[in-house]
Amino acid sequence: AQSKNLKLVFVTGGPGSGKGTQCNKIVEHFGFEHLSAGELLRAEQNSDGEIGKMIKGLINEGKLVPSEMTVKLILNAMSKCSNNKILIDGFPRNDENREVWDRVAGLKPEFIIFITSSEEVMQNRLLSRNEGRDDDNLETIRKRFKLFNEQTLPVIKHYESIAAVQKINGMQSVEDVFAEIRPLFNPILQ
Ligand code: UP5
Ligand code: MG
Repeated sequence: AQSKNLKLVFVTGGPGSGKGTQCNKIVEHFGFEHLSAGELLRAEQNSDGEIGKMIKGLINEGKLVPSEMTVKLILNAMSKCSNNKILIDGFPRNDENREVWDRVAGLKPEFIIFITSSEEVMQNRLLSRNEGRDDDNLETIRKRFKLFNEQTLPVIKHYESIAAVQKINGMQSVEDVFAEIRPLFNPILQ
């Protein structure tokens, strides 16, 4: 991606809030490239050696992978894609993620989509997802919720003071959630 005409949008929200699902809709309707930090890390955990093992261990514990590693994976994926419209799903997740992003990448999002939901709804979705994710068990889900509340919510709050954070009610059908997200893209895609 060329940084000159780059349209970067962050998509955030708790585990199971529907980030990936809504990113797929945005890709379909607006031709964005979807980069999920979690998916990039899950691909990396299958690589040989100690790094793969370390990432696997952290994800299974609902902990964050070191910021430098995640930022490197995102930037690497960005450099490989020719699309200048990019969604970054599930990043930054804490203040350190954000600091490293600002220092290493230095790219500001057009806006941030924050999909809200109750833990009860998110937990039910994750437990019935059946995609074989190692972190979709009750014990790890609880740890993921705790990390989101303690570390990710404060970063979202921080962004509210410097960028547009668009809060979307995630407790509706996939179509109804997208109906709220869709108009956000009109102003930046003129
Ligand atoms: N579903 C979705 N929307 C629905 C709706 N409106 N109505 C009914 N059902 C709906 O959706 C989850 C499930 O719900 C699906 O079955 C879907 O069909 C259904 P999905 O769109 O997958 O939700 P999403 O928010 O993407 O959930 P995900 O589990 O991916 O969120 P997490 O934030 O937990 O996972 P992520 O992959 O981002 O991160 C995983 C781990 O990677 C982290 O815990 C961490 O260990 C590590 N990580 C880092 O260390 N650093 C990072 O920067 C990023 C990740
Ligand atoms: Mg996801």
